[in-house]
Amino acid sequence: MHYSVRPLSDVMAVEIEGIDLREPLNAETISALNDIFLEHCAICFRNQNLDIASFVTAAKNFGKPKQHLYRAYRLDDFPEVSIVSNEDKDTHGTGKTYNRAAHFHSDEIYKEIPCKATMLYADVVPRIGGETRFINLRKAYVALPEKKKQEIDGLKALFRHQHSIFKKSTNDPLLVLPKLSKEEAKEVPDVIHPVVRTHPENGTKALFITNTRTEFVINMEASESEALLQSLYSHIYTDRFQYHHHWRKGDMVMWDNRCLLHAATPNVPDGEKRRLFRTILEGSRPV
Ligand SMILES: O=C(O)CCC(=O)C(=O)O
Ligand SMILES: [Fe+2]
Repeated sequence: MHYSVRPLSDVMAVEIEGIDLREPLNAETISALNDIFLEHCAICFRNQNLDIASFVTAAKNFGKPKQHLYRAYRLDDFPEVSIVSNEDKDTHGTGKTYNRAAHFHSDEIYKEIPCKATMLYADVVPRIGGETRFINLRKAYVALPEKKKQEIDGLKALFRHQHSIFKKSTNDPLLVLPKLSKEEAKEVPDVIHPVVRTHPENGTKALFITNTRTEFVINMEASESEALLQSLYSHIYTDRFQYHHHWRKGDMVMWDNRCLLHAATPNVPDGEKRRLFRTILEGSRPV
């Protein structure tokens, strides 16, 4: 199969043209695409034309789709798919449209076995705005001073879905967390993960923390843990490790949550629509 692969930035992500994800992919192509995915952490398949059923079929080339924690997001006919839309309403709170996922995160990092990848398909894109921002945590780890790497290798941290930052920052419209049902809450008890994660498929190391889910470092004085996390955040949350994806209609982007953070950009002008199909792929326990 002939397709072109071009980098989208210096820090991560490639775009691929010449693949129609409505068609079955052979094992050799899937394996080549997986190698590209592992190296660049994100792939954008341009010019796709998918409905929900073909979106699910496309996703299955790369793993096993799983369902969103929030039951309300699941589509009735395809429960492993949800719709990301700038018209989402905060049904638990104000009832107004709200900015979902506007803070940097790694999907399901608060779960014992987080998903490995997320796939978004751009069904409707706004004329401007609505970029998805990404941070390469593998590059961020590599760029740390050796002393810092030694200090943090082997540390573990506690991850919490209902992180204290959401309670502390109640005036911040970007920090909205839908309330969980009892059933949903049972699915997300606090979990412990390594602060530096080793990629299960290629052995590379990446920082594995976010300021909205990492509550504290285990076996460390609270103030020391907070100081360490804040110093790592100021290293991570800078432009140097970032790529911003400007969506075109028909883009199917798949990214690796084991080495990237991502965030929606809540800048879609009034009157414009943004609508993406979403699924996540089963992953493994972080080590
Ligand atoms: O809307 C976006 O750009 C990102 C949404 C997101 O965080 C997700 O689908 O996991
Ligand atoms: Fe996300």
